[in-house]
Amino acid sequence: MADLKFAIFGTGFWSRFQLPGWLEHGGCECVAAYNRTVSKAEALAKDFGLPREYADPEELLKNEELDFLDIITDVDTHPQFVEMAAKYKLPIVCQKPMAPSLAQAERMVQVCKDAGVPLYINENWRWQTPMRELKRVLDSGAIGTPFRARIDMISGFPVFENQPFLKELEQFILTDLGSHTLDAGRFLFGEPESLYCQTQRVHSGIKGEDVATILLKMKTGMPVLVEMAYAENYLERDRFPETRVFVEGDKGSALLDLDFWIRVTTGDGTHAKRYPPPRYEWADPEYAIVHSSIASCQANLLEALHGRGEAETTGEDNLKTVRLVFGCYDSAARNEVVTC
Ligand code: 89Y
Repeated sequence: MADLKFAIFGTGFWSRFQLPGWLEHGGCECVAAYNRTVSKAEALAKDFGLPREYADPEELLKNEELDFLDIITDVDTHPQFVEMAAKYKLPIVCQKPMAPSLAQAERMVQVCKDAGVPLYINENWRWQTPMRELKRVLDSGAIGTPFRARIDMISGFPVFENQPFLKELEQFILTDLGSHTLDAGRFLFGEPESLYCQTQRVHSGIKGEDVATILLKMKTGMPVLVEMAYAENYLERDRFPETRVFVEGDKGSALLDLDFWIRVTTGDGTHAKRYPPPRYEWADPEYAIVHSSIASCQANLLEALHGRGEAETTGEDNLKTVRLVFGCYDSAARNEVVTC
């Protein structure tokens, strides 16, 4: 089968991992890159041997024969670029978070539906190696029926050093990280029925919230506590950006612990095994778990783009995560439980 030709919009921080992530699998070829500051697109093109770069996104879409477009720009520009690509009937992969508001995310999904083009979201947390294994453990019934869980991603890592634009977001941790942890919650435990959220800002000099505490009540009735913090404080065991998950079931318990350990405790005792992510030479070791899961997410999306399988993180599916993210802001603002 011929390689799928694609272009990328946005050549900032994530493009240097998303691009090699695509190329890792074969079966696709990046033929062009657009960036508002074209010198950045030129630098990426030079480093990765891309044939063409553009300062005008529409010119790229007019000139290039593409099989899909990967949008890796700031969230504010996602709606406009998705609508532009839909006009050209191009399958789209869009970076998370999908949109700056729920209404815009809903419109993006609708526009793609109306144009008959697939919209996929690069939502990678659920593709982390130990997260997939935890799901397998839960599905195996080893710990019986889960009745409560806790998901936490709490780190003192100075996130703003590598991603300074995060400082400018009026809505920070829930959009940036909550998109991931809430999606992982849906992946592991299904859909919530209601939620309650509190947010705090610990850093000075940032616009949004850097701490969030969410209590989800799942449709199964089980409570799931989701805790997030980027307070840049000191923690004894800090392994950014690893997520811990603890699940209690009626026949045992399962822990996804730091350093990729899964510990399953039943009447037979505790079975512990490490599930480290695959190592890629292009990945930044400080983000290894995230960068490897980007590649796994892309492998799933490529199968769908080749017409060989179903994608998990479609726009329609991700809309359910986006609803939770904005439901959390709503709950925090009103200090009330919100129905999902
Ligand atoms: O931007 C975020 C992401 O997607 O993964 C971790 C991160 O870099 C900081 O929260």
